[in-house]
Amino acid sequence: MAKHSVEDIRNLALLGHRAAGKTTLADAVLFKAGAVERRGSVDEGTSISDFDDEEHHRKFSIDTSVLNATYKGKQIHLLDTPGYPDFVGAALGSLAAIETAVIVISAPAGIEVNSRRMFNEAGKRGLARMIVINKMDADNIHFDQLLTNLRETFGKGAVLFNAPIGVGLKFTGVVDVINPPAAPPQGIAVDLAAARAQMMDATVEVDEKLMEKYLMEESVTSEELAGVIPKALAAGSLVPIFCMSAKKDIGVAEFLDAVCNDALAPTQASPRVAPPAKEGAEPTTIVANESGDFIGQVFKTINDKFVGNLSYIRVFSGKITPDKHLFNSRNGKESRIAGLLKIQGKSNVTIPEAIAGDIIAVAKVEGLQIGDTVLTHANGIKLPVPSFPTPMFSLAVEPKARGDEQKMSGSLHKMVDEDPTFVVHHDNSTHELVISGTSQLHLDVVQARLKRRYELEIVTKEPKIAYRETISREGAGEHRHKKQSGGRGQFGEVHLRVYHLPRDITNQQELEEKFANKSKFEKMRSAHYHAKNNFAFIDHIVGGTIPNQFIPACEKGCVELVERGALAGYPMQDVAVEVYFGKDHPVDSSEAAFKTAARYAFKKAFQAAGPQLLEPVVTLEVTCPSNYTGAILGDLTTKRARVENQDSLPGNLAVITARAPLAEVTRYAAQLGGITQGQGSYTMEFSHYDLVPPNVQQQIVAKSKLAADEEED
Ligand SMILES: Nc1nc2c(ncn2[C@@H]2O[C@H](COP(=O)(O)OP(=O)(O)O)[C@@H](O)[C@H]2O)c(=O)[nH]1
Ligand SMILES: [Mg+2]
Repeated sequence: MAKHSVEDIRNLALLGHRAAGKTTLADAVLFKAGAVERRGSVDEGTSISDFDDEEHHRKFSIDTSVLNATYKGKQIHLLDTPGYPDFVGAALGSLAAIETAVIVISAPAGIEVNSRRMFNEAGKRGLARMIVINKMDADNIHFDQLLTNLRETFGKGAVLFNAPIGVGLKFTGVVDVINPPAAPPQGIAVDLAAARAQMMDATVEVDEKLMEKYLMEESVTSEELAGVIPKALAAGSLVPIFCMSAKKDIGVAEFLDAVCNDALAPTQASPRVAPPAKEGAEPTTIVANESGDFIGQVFKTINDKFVGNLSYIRVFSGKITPDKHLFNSRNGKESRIAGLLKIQGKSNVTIPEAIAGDIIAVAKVEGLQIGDTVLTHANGIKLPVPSFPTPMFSLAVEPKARGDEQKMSGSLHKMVDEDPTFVVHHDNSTHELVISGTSQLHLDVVQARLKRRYELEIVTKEPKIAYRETISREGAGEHRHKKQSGGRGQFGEVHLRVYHLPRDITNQQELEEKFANKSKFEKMRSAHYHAKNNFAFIDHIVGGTIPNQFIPACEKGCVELVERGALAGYPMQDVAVEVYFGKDHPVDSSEAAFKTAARYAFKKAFQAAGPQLLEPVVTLEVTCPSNYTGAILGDLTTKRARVENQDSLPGNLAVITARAPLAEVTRYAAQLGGITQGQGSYTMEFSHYDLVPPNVQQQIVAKSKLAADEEED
């Protein structure tokens, strides 16, 4: 990397709705900065940023691509993110690596769902935000209205930094609002003085002295303004707006200048903070300078037969050279680095060092995951791991060709490592392999990639809903397992009780504080917490009625049933088992016998304790033109949904927030499309598990395999 200092670095992500022109802007920036010889184009399939086969084929971004350019002495790292909500994982992941979020909006389309979402996500993370109004050259632009909407949606801090000369076909350039030309050209689409006043209001607010000066109507110099802009950006009170046509290369140079002058250097942004390593210790504020210990965080990984195994790292502190070892803070593993890479889309070059602020990649370092903190000195620092929405769209999968099971599972797990919104799990109740993603489109892309990358074809089936089982009251059960089949027999007898375990318990310590203690279970000997199912096993055996060596087997038997379920074949949750009595036989007792006895005793107790099914409930946020509100609400009522909020947005849009059982909305994408003629969009996130109404429960139980009683084994 050409030698640059931390102050010279600018890290940006381009975010927003699909087709706003993010990738076109990225290609324009690379070309303008001389980072590439030929300008890439999404329409011609030559984009430097959208380089993946799948992206060429579909003509939109699927992954975040990492790009870089030097411009006027500044080292710019640019992340181009996908705009489809289906690939939100990649966009959210990029936020962990940057200082400045650039929300790109299409002038004719206006503010769309994903622009609002990304603006808010960037705000939550304390990032600086800028807005680009792109496609200023297109037809059907109502610029005044758009600006009003922007300020209503994103606040009064959203102010023009440059103003368009002409709109649509007549859009020929932009003028600077901070330093307006002495003789402004004809055709400026806004009142320049008013725009400047708005810009001043939003900027001087963070500096008392300057504010006073401004209020006293003394003149504020552009140097003084430039001095406070980074502060106002970092505080989130200023959101500069830039107008451009990325495609026609109008306004791109002015935007780049502003990036160099105003976007935050790593040293100017609110620093990242690592939580305390031990209880009682202090959190660590990470200082962006070259001299500290090296601290980096993985924000993206890829394992592709063409690109190889790459982990993308944002350096937050210190400096790294290729001779160093990387220490993974999550698992303590240390690995050699084969080389440090600077990334340009699909190509890369090796570099001799990287410093705080840089965005780089390392090749072939096994086992790095998104969110991992990497160090060169094991100093215990762990940066917070970004969180991602739980994927809610599931399909059961099988390989098309018999015998490909192993290959399929291996390939799927590689995809899981790369994509935080893609999950693979084996459903113990159905013995199916289930993949989950954000949507049908997301899983279509996964399927296409499996085929291209690994020559693997899979078949998919209807999504299964992950119901859970629980109980509504206490219950008791006992079982004697006795078999005599010549030679040594089997004998074990277990008596137990079951309880509802409060959902707010999340670990062993809370279990002991709130539930499993001697005030409730007088002679309790031990209690074990199983976080996965919020399940507890309590050993309350008195006088050795079950010998100590068989207690673990009893626990195993219970845990088996927790996974298997006892009502309709779904895993249990929020249940505690108290084993309090039993019998053994000096010769015939065995671990296997007690395991079976415990499992059956548990099953009987569970069935006597008012078993109930729980279903996943999701939060839906539907955005649509207001005139469809009635139709959407009407449809939601047929889906057992509870509408929680209804709001209107500028631009005659409505937002409806509702909670609905997942089982009712697995096909919502297509249904909403039908109701709104493709103009509605929605996000769906897991909310919680809730009781299934009795009539629905009856149907599910009747259909389940467990209805036929299993044989005792
Ligand atoms: N008229 C016009 N079209 C543009 C402009 N920028 C991008 N486009 C087109 O909009 C479409 C989507 O662009 P793309 O860069 O892929 O958008 P992204 O999804 O935000 O990355 C492409 O057909 C581009 O050629 C612009 O400034 N003006
Ligand atoms: Mg794109």
